[in-house]
Amino acid sequence: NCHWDNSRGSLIVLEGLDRSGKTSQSNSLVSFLKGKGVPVEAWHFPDRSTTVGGMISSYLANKSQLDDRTIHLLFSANRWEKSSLMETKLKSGVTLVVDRYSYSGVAFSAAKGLDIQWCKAPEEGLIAPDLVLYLDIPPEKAAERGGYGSERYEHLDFQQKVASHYTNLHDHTWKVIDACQPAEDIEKQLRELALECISSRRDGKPLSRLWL
Ligand code: FDM
Repeated sequence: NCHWDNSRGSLIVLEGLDRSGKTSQSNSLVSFLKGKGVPVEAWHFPDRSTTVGGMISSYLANKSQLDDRTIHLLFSANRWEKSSLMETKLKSGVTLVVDRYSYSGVAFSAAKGLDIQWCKAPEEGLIAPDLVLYLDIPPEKAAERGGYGSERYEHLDFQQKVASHYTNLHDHTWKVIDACQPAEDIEKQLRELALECISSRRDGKPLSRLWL
């Protein structure tokens, strides 16, 4: 596995609505990459383990109330507080598979009616992903899968608004994967895209920043 040496790690983000299969797909992808000898870690935002993450968690559980702009900035701060560690890992060659990132930040807050440019501003300067894997599922289908929990955003009408904001965020790093396919087919596509991304890091491409 020496062919992974000397190149930086890739920042691979999974995005999608609740119940799109994101979390199980990212876990499966990480196990697969580990099996290939790729240095890789599974990350998730919000990272509920920090002080800021605790405030976010309590808000999501409806145990505290915060206005829309305040919670937006906390989600962003939660990425910023992790960004130097993220940079260190990537530069040392570790690939990060991240379940949700700035796109969730913008899509969920914009779905509440906040201005999109205002939502993007605090994300500016965070490390840009090399690859965004968007698990595309119609909100109605996701709702049919059941298992929406009791957290604040887990309602069909809200998820419909989130879905429409996600579509405005697509850029050249996005790959849209049909999340209604059988799980094994999705797995296979994600593996191919991730391996392709990781091996092209040997080109020495430096880290770039959002939203350039
Ligand atoms: N969420 C997640 C946001 O509103 N903004 C963000 O920046 C992030 C990362 O938090 F409903 C929302 C999306 C979801 C909720 O996410 C919790 P998880 O993946 O279920 O922990």
